[in-house]
Amino acid sequence: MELRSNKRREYRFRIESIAILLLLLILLSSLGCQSVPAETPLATFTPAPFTISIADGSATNPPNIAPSPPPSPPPTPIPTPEEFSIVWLADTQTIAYHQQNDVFQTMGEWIMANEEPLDIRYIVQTGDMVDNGFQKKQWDSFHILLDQFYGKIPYLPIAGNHDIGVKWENYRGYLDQSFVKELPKDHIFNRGRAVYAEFQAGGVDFLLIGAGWNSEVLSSYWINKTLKAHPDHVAILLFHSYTRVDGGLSRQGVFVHDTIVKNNPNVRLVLSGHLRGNGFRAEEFDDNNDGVMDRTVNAMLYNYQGYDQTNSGQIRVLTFDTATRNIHVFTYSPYTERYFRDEYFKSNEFDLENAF
Ligand SMILES: [Ca+2]
Repeated sequence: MELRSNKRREYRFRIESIAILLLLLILLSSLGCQSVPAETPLATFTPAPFTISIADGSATNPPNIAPSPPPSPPPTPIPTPEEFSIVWLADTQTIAYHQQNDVFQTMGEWIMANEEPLDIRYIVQTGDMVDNGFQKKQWDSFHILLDQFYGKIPYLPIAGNHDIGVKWENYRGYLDQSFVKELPKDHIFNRGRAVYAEFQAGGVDFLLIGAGWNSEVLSSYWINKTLKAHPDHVAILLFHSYTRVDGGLSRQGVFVHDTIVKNNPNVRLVLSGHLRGNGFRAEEFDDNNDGVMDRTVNAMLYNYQGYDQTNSGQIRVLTFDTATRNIHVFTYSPYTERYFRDEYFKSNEFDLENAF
């Protein structure tokens, strides 16, 4: 009996042990199962999906992650309307001939005093700075004017017949001058027989270009090439002779008109001197041959040379209004403190409308 009960006890112990072992196994296995999903969420936290959503702009981003706003487009530059001036010096030859240094002095002082009020961007001169280009004393006199603005306000000159010597017709008298030699080499033709300059004002690009006396034909290919290389610039031409007092064209003017002015739609203004008095012509051109005029070219002659000595020192000012595209013109002598009447417009001042 005792042996049987011992075996029964032993048997129950084994069953209990097996049960405990089974429970332990179940417990361990359940713990082991939990360790697997504990790692899987790591994969869902990779930043890749968010990066892609933001990059492609899709609407699947989590609501708390706003996509970066698209970059603002760069602001379009709006040209600022402004007024600026070009000072136009014509034949100063009689002042240099008489060596009226006080006249040149007051002209230079007036230009510098008005550099800011008139916003003077350029000084141009249409030839005959002196009466004889081989007379050093005349150039010395002219330098009383030139040296006051030279290096401060850009200056673009072309030669007149007197600058190269009426008798000698030799360009050396003009080309040897320091202000010609110092012109930028890539903006000159044949040492300075023709020249050009560019500037921008009020969002408008301008091209100043011209040729000296007896260089119109020689430089015409270069001038046309330069004008065609600047199709969006408003071109202002400088020649010693173009317009006559009666509004017709001089001999040189006919050539310049037919080979340069007519063929370049960017030409809007032609300035000239040489002949005494004032002259004006406005001419319309139909550049694309459709029967509708496309542009007006205004041409002015001004040259008060030969007026008596108490009447000299004239400066013509062209003020460009980039809002209206008008050019306001007046002529003033700071030496005599007088405004000068234009014989075509019959006024001391006038406007060229829609002139550029
Ligand atoms: Ca047309």
